[in-house]
Amino acid sequence: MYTQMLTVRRLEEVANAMYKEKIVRGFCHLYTGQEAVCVGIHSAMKPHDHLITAYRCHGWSYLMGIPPIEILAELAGRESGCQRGKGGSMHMYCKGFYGGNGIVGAQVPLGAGVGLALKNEAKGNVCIALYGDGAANQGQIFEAYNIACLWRLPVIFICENNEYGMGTQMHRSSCSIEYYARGVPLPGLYVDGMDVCAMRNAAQFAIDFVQKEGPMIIEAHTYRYYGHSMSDPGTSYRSRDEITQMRSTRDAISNFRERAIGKELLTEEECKKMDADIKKELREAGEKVKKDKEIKPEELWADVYMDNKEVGIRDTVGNFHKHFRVGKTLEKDHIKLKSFKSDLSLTPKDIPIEIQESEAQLAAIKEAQKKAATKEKSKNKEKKK
Ligand SMILES: Cc1ncc(C[n+]2csc(CCOP(=O)(O)OP(=O)(O)O)c2C)c(N)n1
Ligand SMILES: [Mg+2]
Repeated sequence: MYTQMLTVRRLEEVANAMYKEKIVRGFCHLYTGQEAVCVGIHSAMKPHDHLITAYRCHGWSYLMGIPPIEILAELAGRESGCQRGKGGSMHMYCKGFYGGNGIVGAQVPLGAGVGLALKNEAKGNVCIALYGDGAANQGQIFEAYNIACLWRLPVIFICENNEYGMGTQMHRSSCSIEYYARGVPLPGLYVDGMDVCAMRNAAQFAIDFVQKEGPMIIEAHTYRYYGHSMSDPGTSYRSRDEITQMRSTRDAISNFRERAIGKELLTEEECKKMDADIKKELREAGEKVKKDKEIKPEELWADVYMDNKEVGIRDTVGNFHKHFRVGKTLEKDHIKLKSFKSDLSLTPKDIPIEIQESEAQLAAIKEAQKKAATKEKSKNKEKKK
C-alpha cells in the first residue's frame, strides 16, 4: 500500500511537469493528497470487483491495472496511451474500470447500472461508484440510491469529500455536510480518508455488506493539495496556511510511513529507496512517452462503441464514418446482462433511418462533386480554346 500511494503521488508529479511543459494539453485534474482513498479501497477489492469514478482518475487507472507509462502516454495524447491518446486525462478505462467521467455525478447512476449487471450475473462481485462533495447534491445521486436500494444492488456509493467542489467550500454548497448520512434508508459510514488503513477496513466491511444487504454509502473525508485542475492555483478560495497545515499534519503517506516504521514493518532506508526507485521509474516513463507519436487522423472515429449495433456512426453527415476497431478489445472481459443479446446479424434493411439519410446525403454530395468537377473540366477546355 505504501508503494502504491507513492506511485500515485509521483505519477501526478510527472503529469504536473508534463502539463507545464505543454506536453499534456486539455484537462488535467490531479489526485495529490487523496491517495489513501484509492489505495485503501483497492486493497480490499477482489480482482473481479468493478469501479467507476469521476475525472480525477489517474490514481484509480493505475490501481485498476493500467501501467503508469500508458497513463502518461494517454495524458500526452500518444498512440501508446491506454486509449490510444483519444481519451486524455478524464477518460481512461480497463477491465472492470469504467473511467474516468467528465460529467459531474454521471458516473453514479452508471455505477448503479453496473451493479444491476453484476446482480444478474450473480457471481458475488460488487461495483464501487465514487463521486465528490460537489456532486453530492445532484438529483441523479438520490435517484441512483433509490433504485439501488429497491433492487438491493451490490453497489458501494463513495463520496470523496475533499471539502471543495472547484472553488466552492462544502459548507457553501451543502446544507448538510454529513454526506454519509444523506441516503436514508441506505446505511452510511464516515471514514478518515487520509488514513489508508481506515479506508481499507471500511471497504472490506462494505464489500461484504452490500452483497448480502444491498447498497450503502461511505464518506471518505479527504483533501486535495493542488487546485481543482491545472488551470486553478487553488489559493484564491482557501489559505496557503490551510494547505500547509493539512500537508504537515494529515498527510496519508507520511503518517503511514511513520506508523510502519514505528511498528518496525519498514525502515527509514527502505522507504527512501522505494521513493527513489519509483521517482526514477516514472521520470523515465515520462521521457519515453515524449518520443512516442500520435494516432493518424483516420483513427479518430475508431473504437467508438464496443457492441455497436449500427454499421455507421450517427450524425457524421457528409463523412460516412463506419464503426471499426483498432485498440485493444475488452469484449471477452466485459460484463453482459443475462437478458441482453447483442444483435450481430445486421442486414442493410436494419440500418437505422439516420444512417440511410446520411448515405443519401453522401450520395448527393458525391453527385454534386462530380458535377462540379465536370463543370471545372469544361471551363478549362473553354479557356484552352
Ligand atoms: C454536470 C456538470 N456540471 C458542472 C460541471 C463543471 N464542474 C467540473 S468539476 C466540478 C466540481 C465538482 O466537485 P467535486 O464533485 O467535489 O469533485 P472534486 O473536483 O472535488 O474531486 C464542476 C462543477 C461538470 N463537469 N458537469
Ligand atoms: Mg470535492
